Amino acid sequence: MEILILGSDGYLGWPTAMRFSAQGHGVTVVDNYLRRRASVELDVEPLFTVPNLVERARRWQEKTGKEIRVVIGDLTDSGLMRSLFDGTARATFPFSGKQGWTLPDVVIHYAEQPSAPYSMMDHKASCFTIYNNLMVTSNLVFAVRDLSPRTHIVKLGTMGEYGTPNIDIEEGWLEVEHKGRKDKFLFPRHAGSIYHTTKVMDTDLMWFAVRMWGLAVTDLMQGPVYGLETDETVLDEGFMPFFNYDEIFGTVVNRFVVQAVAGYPLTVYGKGGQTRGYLNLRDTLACVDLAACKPAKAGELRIFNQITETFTVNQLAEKVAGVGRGLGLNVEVKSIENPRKEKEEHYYNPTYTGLKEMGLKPHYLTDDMMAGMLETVIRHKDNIHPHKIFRGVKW
Ligand code: USQ
Repeated sequence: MEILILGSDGYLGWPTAMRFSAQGHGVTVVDNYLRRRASVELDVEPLFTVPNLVERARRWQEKTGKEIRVVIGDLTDSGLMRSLFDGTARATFPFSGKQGWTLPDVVIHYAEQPSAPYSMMDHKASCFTIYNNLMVTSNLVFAVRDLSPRTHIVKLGTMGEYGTPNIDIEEGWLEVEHKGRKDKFLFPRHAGSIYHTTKVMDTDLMWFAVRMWGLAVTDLMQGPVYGLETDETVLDEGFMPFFNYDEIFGTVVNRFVVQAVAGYPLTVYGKGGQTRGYLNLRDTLACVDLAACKPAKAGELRIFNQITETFTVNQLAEKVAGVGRGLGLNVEVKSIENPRKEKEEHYYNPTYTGLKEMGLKPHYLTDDMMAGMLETVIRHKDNIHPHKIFRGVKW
């Protein structure tokens, strides 16, 4: 297949690009270094030094003989988005000068400001998140409609679109019987941040494009991802993911692992009963791969809940602390005032059978998995800057 990956410099994009390239697919990646620039501006750089995309693509070609094309640019610019579907986009890598390529069979859309705390920092950051995320999605659906309607869109959504309702969460859709009549609707959404709200609006935009224009879309409602390694990241230090452990871009498991190694008390927000669905980085790639290889039909918005198991924050902290102490680390757990407005004790029962039925074989958060993560971070302990861990962004 010919695969276009929008947003490929971040935590998920580059590992996804390597996986598809390793399998022999044609891969083009696009990014404007949004997260990289924001990480520098906010002094929250990742744990590993991450070479830029062109350098990573160059090293990938050296190691594997395979080519990943790199386009650098801002996808809120509809001209750039359209050029990816009419074959006129200019790649920065490879340097051959040969431009133009086959239309994508699949486009994977990660090109968003991905952080809830970032979106709640201040008015400017909220507006930026709304503008960036919605413009990229809007540019994408129009470009596909006009230039390549057979391209399957795989969009990264979030479990946070559903919030924490007091009923079971279905995979995307809910059958409703009302006054003796029945219909199927998108599952009700209760976003808990401006970032999550943009993801709800993304889903609405794509559902509109599916209903009006018959596009084929898969929306993957993903929970917080953890992990440092995939089969490809281990080939070169420069292939490690963009791994943040700070309050803005780091997600909870990754943060706790780094905190344990740094001797920083694990930052449990409030009562710690907040329950979410989690998955390993390797499983994110497997899910995206399954969605790409078994596409949605034209005129279908297919939704999967992309998680493999659920935990409360307290359970995660206990797991990290237990395994960390077993490795000789001095791990403390400390509940701090919750900077977010969220339920700290609640019902949570999401369905997540669709991807397993498609063939997903989950990597669970076992003690061995946790020990492996801790050991990798211990090897990079000198890169941890404890002052980056907590910033106090309040909802
Ligand atoms: N939490 C703590 N301590 C911390 C960090 C987080 O107790 O130091 C808690 C949060 O309050 C929350 C839970 O852990 O209850 C998850 O927080 P998170 O920062 O790992 O995840 P979140 O901000 O919800 O967002 C992340 C990704 C986002 C993705 C989302 C999936 O950044 O891109 O969409 O996970 S979900 O959480 O299911 O909405």
